[in-house]
Amino acid sequence: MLPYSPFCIDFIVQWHSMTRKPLAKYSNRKLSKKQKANVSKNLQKRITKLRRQNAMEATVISHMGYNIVVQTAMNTPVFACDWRQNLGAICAGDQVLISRPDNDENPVIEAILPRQTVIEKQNVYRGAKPFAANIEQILVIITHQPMFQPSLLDRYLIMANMVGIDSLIYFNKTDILTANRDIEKVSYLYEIYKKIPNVRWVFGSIKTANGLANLQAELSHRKTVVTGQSGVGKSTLINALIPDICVQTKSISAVSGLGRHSTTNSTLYHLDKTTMGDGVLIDTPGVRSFDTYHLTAEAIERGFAEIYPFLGHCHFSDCSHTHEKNCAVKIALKNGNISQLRYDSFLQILTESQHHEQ
Ligand SMILES: Nc1nc2c(ncn2[C@@H]2O[C@H](COP(=O)(O)OP(=O)(O)O)[C@@H](O)[C@H]2O)c(=O)[nH]1
Ligand SMILES: [Mg+2]
Ligand SMILES: [Zn+2]
Repeated sequence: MLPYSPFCIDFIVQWHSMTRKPLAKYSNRKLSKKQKANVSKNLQKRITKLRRQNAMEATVISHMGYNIVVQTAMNTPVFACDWRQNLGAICAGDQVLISRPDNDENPVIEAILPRQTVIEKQNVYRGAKPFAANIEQILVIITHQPMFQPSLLDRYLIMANMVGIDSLIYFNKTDILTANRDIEKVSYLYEIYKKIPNVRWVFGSIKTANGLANLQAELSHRKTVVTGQSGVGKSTLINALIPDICVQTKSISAVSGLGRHSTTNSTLYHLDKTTMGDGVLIDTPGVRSFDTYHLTAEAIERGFAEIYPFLGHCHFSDCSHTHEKNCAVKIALKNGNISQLRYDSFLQILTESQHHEQ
């Protein structure tokens, strides 16, 4: 059953998860523990020195070509900065320290403050590239037109788990969810996904504004990164949540020197203050899906939050959960504690990453 009746769309209920436990962070960079300690010690020293020199703290709004657009506080003008070349990639949501040169050149980003969380996009040639930092949750927009693909959703959930953030799924276009076939399919998938820990759902329609208040409540005072397949209603949603989006976009373009706002860079926007306080949204136009082939088996296993507790309880310690006797995962599948859909997806994603390793 869907948590609302398609024939009475004002009645929209949300499903809430248990609060999540913090997870260990994974890193793609292969530094030894000692190296990591040195990096952060050196960074700490640098930060202390910069603060002593009255470096200003700012939030990165967008990294656009030869400029990084930043803002020092909400409701203050955005401005462009240069940056030191040795800092590594800088992305929307980063907190940085900037210095003001004596001449009239751009201010300079001198340091990136340690990130609470970071989402990276894997690139076959260039390795991992960050595109959103210090976010607290991921908003995945899905709908039935185009019908969402569970395997894509599973990859988002793995990523969220790895980064250590909550997942918020917004099912859009309930106003046109009327065909029985669609209702059955969505109900079937919802029944499976609502049982997964740390995943919250909101159903609604941006067109009719049903469910919008529920969504606003979930986004209020939080830092959210938004994503979803093309055609699900991202642009429509962002316009509804951020009434002054044009003003924000124009001022970013004006200072970036690019003239026109680039559509592929992730950008941080302030949500409507009256309904969502100091909540921010990072839009990620260049990122539509997440690859998982490069991840460790451990990261994938943790990403299947309802399967993970059964792992380690199989008869064989190297159980592949396919044909072995006394496999805890297969028993859970048989008892209905794990769904066939998620079980298949689990094995599929694990196999892909194993093939990649070889
Ligand atoms: N019926 C209906 N259509 C919607 C809704 N939200 C968005 N759309 C339509 O879906 C299409 C894709 O929307 P858009 O915002 O461009 O999607 P994006 O590709 O994710 O940015 C457009 O034709 C929108 O008018 C909704 O709640 N109900
Ligand atoms: Mg769009
Ligand atoms: Zn097993």
